This record gives sequence, C-alpha cells and structure tokens, in this order.
Amino acid sequence: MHIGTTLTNYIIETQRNFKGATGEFTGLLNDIAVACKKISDLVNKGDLVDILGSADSENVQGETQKKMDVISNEIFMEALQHNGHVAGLASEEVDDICRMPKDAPRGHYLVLFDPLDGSSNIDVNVSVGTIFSILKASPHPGDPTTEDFLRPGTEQVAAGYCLYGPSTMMVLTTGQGVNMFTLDRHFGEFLLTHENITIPEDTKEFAINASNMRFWEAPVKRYIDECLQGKEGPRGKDFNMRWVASMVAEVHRILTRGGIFMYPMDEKIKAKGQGGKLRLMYEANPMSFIIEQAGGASTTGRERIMDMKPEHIHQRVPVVLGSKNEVDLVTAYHRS
Ligand code: AHM
Ligand code: MG
Repeated sequence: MHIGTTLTNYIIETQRNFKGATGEFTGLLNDIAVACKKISDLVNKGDLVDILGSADSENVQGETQKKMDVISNEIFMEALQHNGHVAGLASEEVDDICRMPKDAPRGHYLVLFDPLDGSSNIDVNVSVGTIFSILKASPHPGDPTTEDFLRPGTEQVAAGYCLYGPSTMMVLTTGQGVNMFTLDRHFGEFLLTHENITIPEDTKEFAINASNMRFWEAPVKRYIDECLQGKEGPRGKDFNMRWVASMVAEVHRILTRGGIFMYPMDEKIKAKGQGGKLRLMYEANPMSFIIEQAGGASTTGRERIMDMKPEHIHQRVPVVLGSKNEVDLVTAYHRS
C-alpha cells in the first residue's frame, strides 16, 4: 500500500483479499474512524468548548469521570450502534455490556473500548487516546451475553488506538502487522504514514510509575534496580526513564523507538483486592495484540496476556510490554 493512501482505501484494499468479505468489517472500522475524528476535534478544542474538568459522576470502578470520558463514550456508542456492523459493545466507562437499541440492525462483531484513556491528563493538555478491541460475535440467536465478550486476546480480529497528541494518529492491526495513519485535519482523512512497524528487540528506556516503588514485588524491584545501576551495573548500559501516565502515548513511543512499559502488580493494588491497575479487555489485550504484531512481547510478568481466559468484563491485570528482550528478562525474573 502506498504511503499517503487513506485509511478507508487501505481497509477496502486489505479486505479485498479475503474471500467472503461482505464490507461489514470495512464499515465497522470506518465507524470507529468517524468516532475518533469527532473525539479528536473536541479534545483539540479543549477549553474553548467547556469539555475539560470532572463530570458529576463515577464510573463502575469508582473513579471520578472526566466530562470528556462521558462525552467520548457517547460519541463512540452513537457512531457504532446504528449501522448494523456490531452485535454488541462493552465500554470501560459502563458497568454492564451495552444494550443495543431495539430497532438497530445487528452485525457480526463485538467491540470493547476505552473511549478516553489517560483522561486524568486531559486538563493539563497532555496526550490521551481511544483504545479498541474487536472480536467476532458468537453465532447464536439473540443479543450477545457478557460471556460472549470474555474471550482471550488471541481471538481478537483487530485492535487499535487513536492518539490525540500534537497530531492525531490511528494505529491499527488486523493481525497482519501494524500500520499508522495520521489525521490530516485539512480534509478530515487519516492517511497512511508508517507501514509495518517493528519494535527494536533491545532498549535503554523504561516506563514505570516510580512513586509506587515501595509497593513493588521483588522481581520488579530487581529489574529496575539493575537498570538504574547503568553502565557499572549488571546490564552494562545507562537507561533513560519516561512516564506520561497515558498508556496510549507510552505504547506509541515504544512502537516508534522501542522501550518497555510496566504497570506491574504491587502491594497497594493487592490491598485493594484488584488483579492489577490496567483493564484486560479495554487496555491490556488490544495493546498486547498491537505490540506482538510489531514484534514486541506482552506479559503480566508471569504469563502472556493474550492467553489469559478473562473472568469478568472489567478485570484488571498487571502489564509488562514492549521490546522483546527486556520483557523476556522481566518475565524470567518473575518466574525464577
Ligand atoms: P484510565 O483508563 O482511568 O485513564 O487509567 C489508565 C491510565 C493509563 O493510561 C496509564 O498508564 C495509567 O493509568 C497511569 O496510572 P498512574 O496515574 O498510576 O501513573
Ligand atoms: Mg483506560
């Protein structure tokens, strides 16, 4: 595909190779692109349109919602519910799986999404993003059940995110590599700007919220301690650290120049009775699919994330992802 081609054209061309393609998947990705363009437009306007700050609500996880969390969720739902491309939707911001409007035609896909990840960053004008994961719906009559959504990451047919940064970028995998599209605001299209992204296997850059250091488990302490020792330590090289607190920005940096990102299990998370900080279905699985498709690795520290059998829709898991050799090392420390 040539650099500069539109996302729509790219999807049509790649679907052409699939026997039996009906255009539904193309339509679905198009719906997602439309939703992301709308969210991008609002995020970009910021204070001009009174969308910053907190809403008077909490989400299912007891977190205060930002106005833009609520608005982005509505935009995404609205863009996907009516076109006959999805059988069901699940959102990080909504308690239960979403009931589809009665009169809307049903499609064959399930979409799980985090409408605005990293939204705690939005008031300070730092990058945020939308993350999505697409599954094929089970072929049974009637609307999908929660059980239908609880499928391992290996069953995703596509995943992606849209990063609302200095430029807006859509990053997409359909299981055949990872491609990046940049939004040309002038004429409102995502254009292919990077093809077949690969993550370097080695890196000198790690990302972790170091304020949690005292709560970390021994393998994480060991790994970071060795990185911090630099050239004189067992790793024999100096490391750099980055923490944006916006997973989409973090993953985007890793796809661009390598690195390792960790939100590991720690004592504070355990005390809350949670399995991790990040959500398996809306964050960990789609990002793992993208990272693996770019040649990186993604584990909980103990097991491959995409092999996990989900137990509930808002399940949280520890996440270690990025440059393969570093992720393998962290995983080996957990296993030893
Ligand atoms: P959110 O979905 O409520 O925005 O939370 C997820 C975000 C990730 O983007 C980011 O990696 C992490 O939370 C940052 O956590 P912390 O504030 O503990 O550094
Ligand atoms: Mg999130």
